[in-house]
Amino acid sequence: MTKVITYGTFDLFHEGHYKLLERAKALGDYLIVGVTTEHFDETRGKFDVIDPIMKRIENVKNTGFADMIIVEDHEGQKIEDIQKYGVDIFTLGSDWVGAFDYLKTFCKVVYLERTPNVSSTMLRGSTFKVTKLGIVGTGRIAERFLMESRYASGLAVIGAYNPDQESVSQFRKKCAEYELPVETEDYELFLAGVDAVYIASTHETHYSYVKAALSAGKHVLCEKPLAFTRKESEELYELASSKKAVLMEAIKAAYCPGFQQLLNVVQSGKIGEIKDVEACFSRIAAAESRERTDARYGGAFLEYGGNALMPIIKILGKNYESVTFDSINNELGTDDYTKIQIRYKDAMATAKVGMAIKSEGQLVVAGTKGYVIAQSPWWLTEKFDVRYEDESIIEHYEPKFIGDGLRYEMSEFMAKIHGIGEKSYKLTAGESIAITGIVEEFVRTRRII
Ligand code: C2G
Repeated sequence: MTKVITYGTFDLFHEGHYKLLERAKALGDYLIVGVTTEHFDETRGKFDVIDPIMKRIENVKNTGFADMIIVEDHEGQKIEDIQKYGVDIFTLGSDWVGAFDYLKTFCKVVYLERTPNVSSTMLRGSTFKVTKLGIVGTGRIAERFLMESRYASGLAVIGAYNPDQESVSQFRKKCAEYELPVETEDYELFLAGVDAVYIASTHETHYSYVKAALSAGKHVLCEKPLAFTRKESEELYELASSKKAVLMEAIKAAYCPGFQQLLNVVQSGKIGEIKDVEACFSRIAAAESRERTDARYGGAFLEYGGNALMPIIKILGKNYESVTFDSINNELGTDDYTKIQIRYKDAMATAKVGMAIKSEGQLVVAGTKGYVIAQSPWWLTEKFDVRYEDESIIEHYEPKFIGDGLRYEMSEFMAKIHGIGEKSYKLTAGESIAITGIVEEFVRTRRII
């Protein structure tokens, strides 16, 4: 009897997985499938696993190809399993060619051709289909999203939309290798071909693009600011829920594991009652950039306000008593630097954002027993400390962070689309609406020349 073994995460089980298992089984008489634990996947840099392990095992079992299913939970286990079960052939998809040649000492190693571009025409009985996503807007962030999307399971970017020909031709040059079709005229037509959209167009266009996409029943991940008024934001979340579509504001730090850990530490009571939150986010953008030259929709606050306000709203809540702004404006009247002061009944907060002025990008949460400091750049939250009056006590945290942060928001978006994480607290509709409320105040009170 020839024994074959293969391993995988088998997340959002699809055609590629099915075909791999079918051919693995055909290599011998008895197939053992090792399904990875989330913890093992994390150690090998795979952070975005959506399905729980029981479901992934169930999906492998349902194919009928596996004679035995085992769990893979540590580095080095493959060698142990091969010996323990007397395996003759080890096999994996061709994306792994060469990586497991070291197992040749123990058994035969076969790399099976990987199924290219898993299609959306999925197998009968398969739980999920790949989510076809279109990007609206073709600027820098769209480019980054496209690159990071390679690491998100269950999602395929299949096209982009932008009526601005100049931006499209720049994008075509930079992202030529992706051969992504770009629709430049008909937004409705573009929407008809996708299940979900990522809105990365200029701020003032967000509301209408989101509204049209949700009306067409598409899931939406929208760059900040979602809208300019609280009313618009509320309307969009209501529309999403009536259409049973997912709507998420893309404030990426909110979805990072390190930031989640920081919130847990802050809420654990370790530093006592929280009395102050200070968050800063600044970048010196090129003088000729849209962010610095668009008098109406450019400027530090509209660009980065959402990033710096997010931890304040997450930690101190949606019900602030007052908010005031102070800005240093450029000759167009657009803010180069803005300080936002927020007063709560028993606490206060400051957010600072810069577009042409640079400051330390840290987050400090002050409490009655101590404070938490997340060093610059806090939004990646790769490290933070808990410090006390007694300066000899420092608790240091170094959460894991991979990629450039976008994959975590993509993963949350996918989880929500699949009905997991429906009750997710990472950035709630209410918190996103509260942030829009502050955006509204800013737009109303600022002076544009
Ligand atoms: N696969 C495939 N075609 C696809 C996608 C995946 O043939 N379009 C194959 C992979 O090559 C792998 C298996 O399906 O052999 C499972 O893929 P994943 O769930 O992505 O797991 P992976 O990260 O490849 O696990 O110990 C874990 C293994 O080393 C690899």
